Amino acid sequence: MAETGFTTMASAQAGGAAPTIGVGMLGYAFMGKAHSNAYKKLPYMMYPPVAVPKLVAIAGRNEQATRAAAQRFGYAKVYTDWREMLKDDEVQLFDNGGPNNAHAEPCIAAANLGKHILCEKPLARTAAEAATMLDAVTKTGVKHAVMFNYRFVPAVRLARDLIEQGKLGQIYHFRAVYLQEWIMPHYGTPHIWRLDKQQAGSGALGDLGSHIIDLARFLVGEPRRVSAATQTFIKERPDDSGAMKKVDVDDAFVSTVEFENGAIGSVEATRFAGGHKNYNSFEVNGEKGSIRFNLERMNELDVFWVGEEPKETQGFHNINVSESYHPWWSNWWPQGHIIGWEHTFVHEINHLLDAIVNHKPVAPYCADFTDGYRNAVICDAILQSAEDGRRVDIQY
Ligand code: SOE
Repeated sequence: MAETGFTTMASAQAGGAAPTIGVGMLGYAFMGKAHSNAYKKLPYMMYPPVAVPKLVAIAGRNEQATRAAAQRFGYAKVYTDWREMLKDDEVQLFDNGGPNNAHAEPCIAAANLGKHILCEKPLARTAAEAATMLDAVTKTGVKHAVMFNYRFVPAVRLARDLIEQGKLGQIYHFRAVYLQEWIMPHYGTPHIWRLDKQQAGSGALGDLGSHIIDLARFLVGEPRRVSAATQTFIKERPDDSGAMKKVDVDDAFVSTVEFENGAIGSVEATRFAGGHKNYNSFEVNGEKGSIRFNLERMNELDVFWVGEEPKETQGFHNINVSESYHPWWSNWWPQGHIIGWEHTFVHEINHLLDAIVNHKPVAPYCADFTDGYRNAVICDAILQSAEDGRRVDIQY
């Protein structure tokens, strides 16, 4: 039969050149789906792959749902106890896609068993909890990453590269908002885990704010002081039984940020901004120009360069970040054939696999547990400031 040239997962190892990495996935909901999709797409799109993920096992409390997820995504084994999954020698990379209260214990256990770790954001519910996770991975020397996936949007990485090359000069401002609407009254959202302090740690702050706080650090540098306010607009919501339960996390927060390098700015996140679906937007202003990004137009960047145009046409112009020379784009399509939110997970996981098999550092281009810990310190300081009504210094 004529050789079809058809590659399968097996031959994606480019004649065996790429090693496989056994993945153990905790969680099968939104992030379990996003991560599993990335593991499956990676070998034939980030080609030739640095490593080929092997979907060894998936764990979840509900056996029926976990089995269904294993069937859907192609995991070989099913566990209802993550402790059992971590004992499986085939699992080399532990992927924690569970809720925030299920991050610390499994990740610490995985580190102690010598597993590399990818943990969803936020790393933990508090800085103290994040510190225990950072200690565990530091002691054991495993590779560790936090899924702050917006660092892996090509337009965001381009912004980072331009800033790192000095193209903006001195940075004056960073301002970011992360606006959603899905828990406004007209959605009728019940008392879900993201609205429960014991499970989530915080509300919009940890879920959305952690992303833009990570981008503030990634693009501008370390914050030195914050001054914040928080608000909970809907004070109680029905739980599974229908009984009204107090909401003990923030529905929204706003914070000023003073950076170590002299820049000042603001970060704000809410799920009560009607009309905004997933509006993660930032702007950086420097002496030589400005850069503006909006996740709802993920393949674009607005840039302004001082003195680079006739004064009559000075102002922002919009670029389509989809050329082969833009970050990760040589793996995808010709210019203008845009990619999406899911591809950021492929980029980040590929970066981690490369760090694992080629003994490379995860940071600074990917968030590791140090980044996750520092993020948690800043989140704690924002809550402290909102509580005390005073500015709070950032101390790692
Ligand atoms: C829900 O707010 C959510 O799914 C976050 O948890 C994700 O981190 C963000 O990327 C999209 O919105």
